[in-house]
Amino acid sequence: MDFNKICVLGLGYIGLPTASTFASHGIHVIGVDVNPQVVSTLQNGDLHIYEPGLRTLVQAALRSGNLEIASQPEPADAFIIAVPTPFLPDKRADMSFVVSAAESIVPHLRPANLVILESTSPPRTTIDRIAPILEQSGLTAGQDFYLAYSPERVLPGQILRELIENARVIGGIDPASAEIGRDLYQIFVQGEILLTDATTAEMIKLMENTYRDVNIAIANEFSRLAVRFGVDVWKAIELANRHPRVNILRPGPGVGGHCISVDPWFLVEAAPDLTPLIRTTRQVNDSQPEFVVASLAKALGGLAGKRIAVLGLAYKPDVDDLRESPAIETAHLLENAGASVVAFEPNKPNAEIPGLKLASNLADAVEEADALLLAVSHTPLRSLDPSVISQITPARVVFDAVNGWTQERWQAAGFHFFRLGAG
Ligand code: SAJ
Repeated sequence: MDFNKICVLGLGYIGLPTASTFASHGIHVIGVDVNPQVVSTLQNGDLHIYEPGLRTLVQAALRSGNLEIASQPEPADAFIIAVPTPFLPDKRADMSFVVSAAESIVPHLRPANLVILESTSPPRTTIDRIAPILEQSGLTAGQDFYLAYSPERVLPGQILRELIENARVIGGIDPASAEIGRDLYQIFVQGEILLTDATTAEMIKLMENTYRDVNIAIANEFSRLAVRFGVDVWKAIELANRHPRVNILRPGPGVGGHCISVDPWFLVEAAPDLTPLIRTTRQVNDSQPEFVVASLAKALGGLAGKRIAVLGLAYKPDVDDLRESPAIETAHLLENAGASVVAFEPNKPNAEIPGLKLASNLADAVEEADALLLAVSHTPLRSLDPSVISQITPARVVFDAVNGWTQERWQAAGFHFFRLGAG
């Protein structure tokens, strides 16, 4: 099937790269977002999110005229839903964005259209929730229009490359829908395109992120055990990973972001009786900021009245995304324990976070600190020169929660050095 015009609903970390990549391959793309600020920012050629390479790609797509930004969908050959699925306070999936995106397509749906859901969703969402909404158009899914689920699997920080190079799973509500989905994605996907059914594709996405969550949880639990037994977890992991079938991931302040800290809950919600391991995994990773804070309290001989510069607030290195960030949770817990925190996020120096004092540059963050906490291994933070930092801060204690700094260098510059999980 040929696609001349497609409509991408949701212009966030997935929708915007997807829309601009299609546009850069000559397709006429209507990029839709319900947030008027996002629409006007993009219409002015500016970007509301940071992802390496994205600004150049979006601006070129806009200039070419192939990418148009709108607040409403319009008739098209294909519709891609790429809106967020956050979780509610009780950890159930909040499907309201997906539902309203599907509803907004209904008036524009025509026979032989293709609709793809990319948003991470609980198993059976495409069949049980999306198909009935789209059928309010009077058309029947699988008979009059094609419908598929195709999970995005790109790594923030590497989105533009992974969008093209990763294998792509396409799960149709019937085989024809999966095949038409392949026609669409093969416009730019160079990785393998793997066809399956919609519910399997939904499950695959949740399994991938849950698998990673479990593996990070075991690394975090090892960091706690290492402290108990006077072992350096980083050295132990390095040696354990020399085993041909062992690959332990990195401990840290916890698991954040909009994917891995959220998606496993969709499986717990869908089958609470079958998911004790997944639930415990979430609890282990969610409680890791408490372990960071307890470790820092031990290093400093208590936290009350201590002035702590928290360096890095994003959910992981070299991104600007602050969602579900364990670094932010750690900073809040430090404040709750009586410390006085000044935080700095180099990728979002002007961010505002309720309840936290933020500095817009490194010097301001450290100028009155007793201790520095490396909470995210951002490249510019990792490469700080301790002898330069020692000139701009009265702090003489550093705590590295991410194994980003070299102990000997900080010690040589006069700092007491502590590392998470290091005995
Ligand atoms: N983390 C650790 N230790 C590690 C690896 C990661 O503590 O060894 C932490 C990170 O600091 C971060 C969190 O885990 O807080 C998640 O980071 P990540 O890099 O593992 O993953 P995400 O959330 O950025 O992207 C994931 C990816 N999924 C998998 O690798 C299975 C990506 O491919 C998905 O597309 C993305 O979720 C998504 O959108 O679902």
